[in-house]
Amino acid sequence: LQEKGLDKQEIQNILIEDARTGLSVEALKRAISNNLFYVQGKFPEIATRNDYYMAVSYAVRDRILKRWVASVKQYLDGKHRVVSYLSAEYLLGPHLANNLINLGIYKETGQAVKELGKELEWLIDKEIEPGLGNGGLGRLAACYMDSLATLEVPAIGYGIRYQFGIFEQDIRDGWQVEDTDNWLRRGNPWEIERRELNYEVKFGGHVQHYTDNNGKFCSNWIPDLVVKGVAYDTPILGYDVNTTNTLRLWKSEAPKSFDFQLFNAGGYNDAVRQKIVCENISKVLYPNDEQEEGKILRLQQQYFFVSCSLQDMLGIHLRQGDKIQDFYKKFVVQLNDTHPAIGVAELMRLLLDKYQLEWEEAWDITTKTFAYTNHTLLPEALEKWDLELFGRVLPRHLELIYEINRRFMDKVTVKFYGDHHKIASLSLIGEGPKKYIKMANLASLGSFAINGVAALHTELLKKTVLKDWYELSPEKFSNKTNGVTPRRWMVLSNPELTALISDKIGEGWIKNLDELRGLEKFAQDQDFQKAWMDVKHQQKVSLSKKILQRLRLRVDADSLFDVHVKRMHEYKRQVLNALHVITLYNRIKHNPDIDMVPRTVIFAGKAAPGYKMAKQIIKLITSIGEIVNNDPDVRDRLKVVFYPNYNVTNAQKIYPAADLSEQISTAGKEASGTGNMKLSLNGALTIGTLDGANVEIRECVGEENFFLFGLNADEVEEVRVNGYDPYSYYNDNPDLKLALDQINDGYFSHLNTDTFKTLVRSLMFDDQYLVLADYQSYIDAQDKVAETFRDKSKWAEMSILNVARMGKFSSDRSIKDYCDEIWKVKPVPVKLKN
Ligand code: B1N
Repeated sequence: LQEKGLDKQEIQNILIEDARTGLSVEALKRAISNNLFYVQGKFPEIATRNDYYMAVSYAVRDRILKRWVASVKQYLDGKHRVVSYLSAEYLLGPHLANNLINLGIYKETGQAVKELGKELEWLIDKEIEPGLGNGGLGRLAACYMDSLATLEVPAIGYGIRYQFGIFEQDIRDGWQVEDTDNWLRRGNPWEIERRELNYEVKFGGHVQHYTDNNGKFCSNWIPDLVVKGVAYDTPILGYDVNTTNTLRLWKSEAPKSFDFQLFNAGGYNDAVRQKIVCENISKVLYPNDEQEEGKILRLQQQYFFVSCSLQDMLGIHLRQGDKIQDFYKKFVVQLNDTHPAIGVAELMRLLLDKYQLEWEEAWDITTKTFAYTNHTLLPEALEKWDLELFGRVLPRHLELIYEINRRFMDKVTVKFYGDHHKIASLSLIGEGPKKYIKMANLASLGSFAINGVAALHTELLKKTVLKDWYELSPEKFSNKTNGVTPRRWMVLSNPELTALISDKIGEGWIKNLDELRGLEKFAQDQDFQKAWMDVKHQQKVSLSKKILQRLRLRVDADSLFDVHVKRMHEYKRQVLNALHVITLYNRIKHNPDIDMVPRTVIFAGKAAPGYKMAKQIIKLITSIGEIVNNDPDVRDRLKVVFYPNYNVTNAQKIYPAADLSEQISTAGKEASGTGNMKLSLNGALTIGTLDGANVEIRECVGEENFFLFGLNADEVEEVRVNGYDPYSYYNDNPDLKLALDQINDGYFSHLNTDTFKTLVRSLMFDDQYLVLADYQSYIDAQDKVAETFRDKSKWAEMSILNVARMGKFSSDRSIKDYCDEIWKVKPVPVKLKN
């Protein structure tokens, strides 16, 4: 450095900077040692695994912070347009390994840790993941945050810092039991608490109306509860770029002033109670996936985080000296389903009551700000709030929604004069024994764009739940097929396949997934096929070890790994898979020497705690497993695994080991699915229906590389219209009849005929999901799977082609489409000084 002509001070600065944020093994090693001492207050002899984890994480965080600060500076300087993603859920998964990959220092850190006498994997394996989401919707938000940063798009994710995320699932006596997810118990090195960044959020009370001195009509909301939201920021670093965006999660607290008032009035108990009420709001994630509960606390959660977020955005906007009227130019706000849809009314309230705008102007800004993504067609998932309850929690918003609706209904009544059905359907307020607020209608009316999450889903949206909205404003509608980040779902979780692919086609595919296409020409190459299947085998051996450890069950890594992992739900039809397992089992029992392709059928997934049927399905799977896995006749030909506590961490271990991906929902029910993409990207072949993104996956990989079965969405509708008769399928199909009789007669439940009574009754008499109708078609497809699997070279070729053609399903592609077609935002590259 002296030779380069730098003076002493300059050299000193560089050395300090390098010690703090250098990326070499030496710099990392020094940083980790320093953190162990100065942050954890430990020395190697007494440091625990968590001390090391913290020391490494803080070293990584320092390096991210440098990029974070540079990003924020850059965004503020240039007045760039920002994407604001509003989501009640973020299923991030473990941070450490992901950040190491995105920073490009996985190897260096591994070496540094090794030189300190420890193993990096030992630290990574034990990280507690933030499970702040239920399933696909929350995980999608996390993938999108990764892609936004990687594409260098200025973005903020807003959500709730739940103290308890999705419950931990344990299996006892074959049943699911839930345990609380205390994910913060060892501290969280990835977040920065920003106490100074806090907002007040009002609840309840009443609204006063008056006319001010200028004759303006004003409203004053007097709440009976005020809650404080405190920001917790997590940096989201892009891959191979400096861009580091912010995930800002709000924690609810009691405002200091508030409990003091009560305390002084002598109401100490009231003050304590208020404090608990306030803290309760961000206490726990609702564990329902696509099943609405209509609970007050849930509405409070939604309003809490949306209000904090909008106040925050308005503050950022105004601090830059810009006009309130230009808010929509600075921020575009994406609603992740209707959970944050109250934002439409809240922005109106802020613009009218706080910033004193006129109605027309406020509505114009609001409807240029929001865009809405719908994630489900299931009627039971559509959010409705009992009007009376809503008015008790948010009296001012109820008034605003009435006024929004009144003005809207005026227009609609003229436009669709006489069509009472259509007018009622478009109303924001539902009539019935009890009035209710329709959140999908509020979101649709308040947004300039509406999208579904797969081509089929968007088409069905336009024909069913949002039909009237489509006819009213077709220009608002578009499709944005979901995607997944190849960084976490390939580079991180499948380093062996990553190395094999990069060895052949370079590393460009990691940021440009279409480049995987380059693998096509090796699909028939014998050596490549062998290397490909060797990697798969290695992953299956690793998963087998985990299964042995966790479940004391030995599975054969040479068998076909048949993987069905997702939330437990009737529409996802885990039961159909279970019927196939029973059918295979019966074939063995009937013909003990039968030559069949050995299978390991792996299930995983959580059931909502109140969803009885889903829990019974778990019990069915574990019960079948108990019989099959312990029957000496079966030998090595069939095993059934229920892998407990499906989450991001476990998904990362399961996907790479899958041969077959089960995507067998009733056509028209799964909006998109994203597990289907991750499994195919990791080389699994899909057995699936024409549902959600399966349709597009099949188009991309080629129909000859996809095991299709079952009714399509139109046929499902047709069967329903003509009257579905499950009994006829049962009666006409001896294999199906036997399987159902066995479940019913207690064959799998120690002769207890009560265990699966409701389940069997549902399948036989009122099954919405047409399980029996698709049974034979599914069995035939499974037989074809097994035949194909016997031909190892053919299977390898199909697997390679699946991966080679998955480029479309990168979340980078999804985000690019959102940016170009909805958000109108451009990348802002971030440069690092010195
Ligand atoms: O969103 C995913 C899709 O890939 C899945 O197909 C879809 O099922 C999932 C209420 C939901 N839709 N709706 C929810 C989650 C929580 C909740 O409280 C609804 N999840 C989906 C991503 O687009």
